Amino acid sequence: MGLKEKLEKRMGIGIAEATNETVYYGLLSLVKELCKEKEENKGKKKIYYISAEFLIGKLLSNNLINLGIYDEVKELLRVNGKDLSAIEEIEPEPSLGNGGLGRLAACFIDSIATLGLPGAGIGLNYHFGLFQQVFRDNKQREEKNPWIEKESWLTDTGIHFPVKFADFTLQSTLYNIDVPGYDSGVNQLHLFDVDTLDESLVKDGIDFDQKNIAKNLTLFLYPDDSTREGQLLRIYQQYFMVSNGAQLILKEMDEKGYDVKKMYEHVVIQINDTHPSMVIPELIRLLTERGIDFDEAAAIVSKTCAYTNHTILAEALEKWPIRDLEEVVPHLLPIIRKLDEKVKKKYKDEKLAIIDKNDRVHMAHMDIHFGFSVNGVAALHTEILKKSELKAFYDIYPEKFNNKTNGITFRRWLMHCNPQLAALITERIGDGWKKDAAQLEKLLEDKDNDAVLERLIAIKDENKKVLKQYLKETQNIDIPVDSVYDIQVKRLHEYKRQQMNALYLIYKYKQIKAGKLPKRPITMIFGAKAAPAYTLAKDIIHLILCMQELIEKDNDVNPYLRVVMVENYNVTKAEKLIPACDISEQISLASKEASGTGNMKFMLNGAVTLGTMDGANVEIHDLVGKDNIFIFGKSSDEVIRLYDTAGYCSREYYDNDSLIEELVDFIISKQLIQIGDPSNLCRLYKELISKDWFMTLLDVREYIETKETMLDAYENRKEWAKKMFVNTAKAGFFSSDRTIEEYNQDIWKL
Ligand code: 26Q
Repeated sequence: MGLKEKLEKRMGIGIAEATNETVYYGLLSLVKELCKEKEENKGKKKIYYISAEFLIGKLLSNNLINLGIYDEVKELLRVNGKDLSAIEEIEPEPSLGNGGLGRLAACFIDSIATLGLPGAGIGLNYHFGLFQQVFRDNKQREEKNPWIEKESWLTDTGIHFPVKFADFTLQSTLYNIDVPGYDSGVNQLHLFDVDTLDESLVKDGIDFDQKNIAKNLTLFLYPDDSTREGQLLRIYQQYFMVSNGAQLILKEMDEKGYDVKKMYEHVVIQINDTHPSMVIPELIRLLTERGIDFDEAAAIVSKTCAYTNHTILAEALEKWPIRDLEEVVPHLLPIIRKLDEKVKKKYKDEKLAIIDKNDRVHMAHMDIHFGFSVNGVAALHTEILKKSELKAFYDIYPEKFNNKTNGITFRRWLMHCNPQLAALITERIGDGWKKDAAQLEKLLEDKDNDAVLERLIAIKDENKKVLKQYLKETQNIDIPVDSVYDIQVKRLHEYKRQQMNALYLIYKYKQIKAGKLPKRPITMIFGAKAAPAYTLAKDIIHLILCMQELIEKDNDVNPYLRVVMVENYNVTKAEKLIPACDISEQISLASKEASGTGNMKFMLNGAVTLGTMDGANVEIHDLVGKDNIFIFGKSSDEVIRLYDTAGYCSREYYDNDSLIEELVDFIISKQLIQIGDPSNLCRLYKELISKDWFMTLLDVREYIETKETMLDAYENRKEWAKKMFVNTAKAGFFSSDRTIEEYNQDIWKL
C-alpha cells in the first residue's frame, strides 16, 4: 500500500475531501505507525538523558523529514489541494520546556537517534507545560497552555511504577513519544505522569492548589517557586521524575539479564543540570534494597552518572534545605548524609561539602563528587567553571572536567524552517551536509560568486516577506519589508540584557525625533517570556511594550522604526523568526551566558551576530573571523574582576555620560508614563541607576556605536551577503550531531 492509500484508509475519506484536521490526525496516526515499523536503535550500552525539560516543538514535519517522506507527503497533499503548512498549524506545540536547556535536550535526542545510538530521554508529562503568555495593558499575563488532545504523539505504555513520598505513594504511568532519527532507527522519549491528576484544579491564569500533590504533580513546568509550597512541589516533581527513571532503567537491565553490579557497562545517565540530581541517591537506595552494600552501590552509581552544568548564576544552582527534602523524601536523607560524610572525611574545604553549614544540600556538589564527568556547554563557560565557579572541584578532580560545546539539529533549524536555503546549499554542494554538517564549509568556494550571493539575498527577502505576513495576521502589526530585521528572542533575564536593547530603541526613537533619519527603516523584534515571579523581567517587557505603543502611534517615527514584541514566543515562532533575521542580538553580559543556542540557529540561517564575547559567541567569532561578526563590550575577565572587586557602579555611568542619562531618564518621561504603569517604569529606572547587577550601563554606549556601524555595513548589500554566506558555511561545527559524537566519544562510550 502506498502512503496515499494508507492515509486514506485511516481517515476513511479521500484526501481531497477531508478537512485539514482530518488530514492532520490521519498523518499523526500514520507517522506513529511508521515509527513502530522502524527498527529500535540497539547496543550493549544505552544513554539515558534525564531532563526536567524537553522543548520538542511540533513533531509532524520533523518526523516526516526524519522518516524521509516529507517531500512525498507534501506533494501528495498538494495534488489533492492541501497545504502541509496549513495542516501543521493544527498541531498544538507541547511546551515542555523553558528555553535553552530544554531545547538542547530536544536537539540531543534527535541527534542521538540520528547517529543510531541506543538512548532514551526521561522526563515529565506536564499537561499545561510552561505558561502561555498573553499581553494585556502592555503587561505579561500567564495562562495555562494545554497541549494534550485525545490523539497525540503520546503512547500509553501501560507501564506503572510506585513512587514513595513521606506520607503517600503515587502510582506513575509511562507515556512514550517516538524519536525517529534522520535516516536512522527510532528511540523513545519517556514522559512520566500521574493518573490522579486533576486539570480542573486550574481555574484562572495559572493558579492552583499547590498542596494536593496527587492532583497537581504534572500540571505545570516550574510552578511558581516563590513560596515554600511551590518549592516543595518542585521537589515532588524532581523526585517523581528520577525515581521513575531509575526504576525504568533497572527494569530494562533486568529484562536484558544484565548484572546490576556492572550497571556502568550497560547504562550511562546524563544529568541535565541539577534538576534530576536526586537520581544519584535514589539509584543508590534501589541498589542497596537489592542487597548491595552502601559503598559499592555508591561506587557503581558514580561510574554511571555524568553531570552537565548550564549556568554560573548562583541563584540558578539548586540548594535544597534539608528540612524540605525531609518533608518530601525522608528516605533519601540518610543516603545524602552518608555521601556528605564521605566527602567531609576526605576534604576539609567547606566549599566542597554537599551539606553546607546552613543545612542546605548543594545538588551540583553531589553530582560532581558522585558522578564521573562534569561538563560545561561552551569553551569559555567550561574555562570559567574550572578557573572560578567550580575551581575547588577542578583542583581535586581535574580528570572529570570536560567541555561539550552545544549544538542544534539542522533538520529542524535549517531543512524544516528554511527549505529554500537548504535547497540552495544542496544545489551548490550536494546533500552530504545533511549527515555531515562540516561539509557546509564547501560553500566557501562560492564566496565571490555574485549570482549565488544574490540568491542568498533573495531567499532572505522572501523569508522576511513571510514573517511580515505572519506578524500582520497574528498581531496586526505592519512592518516594512525593506527594513533591517533586528531580532532578540530568548527567555527574559537581566543578564541577557533586553533592557540594553530597549535603551537602543529609545536612542533611535530620539534620533528620529530630532530629524536624524536612518538610511533604511529598522524593525526591532523581541520575543521573551518572563518567569511569573520575576518582577524586574516583567518591568522590562512592560517597557518594550510601551515603546511599541508609543512608536505605533507616532507617525513621525514609525516610517523609520518599528517595534514588535512577539506574544508567546515558542519553538514554532522561532522557526518563523530565525530565517527572516538580519541582525542576531546576542548581547549578554560577558561570562553570564553559558553558551546560547539561538546564536547558532541565527548564524546557520544567515543572520549576522551582534554580540559580546560570551558563551558560544566566542566560538562563532573564532570560526567566522572578525569581519563577519560585530563584537562589543567588556570581556568576561574584566567583568569577573568587576564582580570580585565590587568595582562597578552604574550611577557613575549615568552621572558621567549625558547620553546614558538621557536614555535612562526617558524610561520615566511624560510620554512613557502616559502610556505605561508608573510604578513598573519607576522601579526599572531606579534599578538601572542604583543597582544594575548585570551591568547594562557598562556596555550600552559601545553597544549603540557598534549597532550603528553594523547598520552602515548592511547598506553594502554585496559585502553583507558575503557575511551571511560565511556564517552559514561556518555553522557546521554547531550541529548537535557533532556535539553528541563528542559526548559519546569522551563520556558515554556507547
Ligand atoms: C532552578 C532553581 C529553581 C527553579 C528553576 C531553576 C532553573 C530552571 C531552568 C534553572 C535553570 C533553568 C534553565 C536554564 C537554561 O535554560 N540554561 C541555558 O542552557 C542552554 C543550554 O546549555 C545554554 O545555551 C544557555 O546559555 C543557558 O542559559
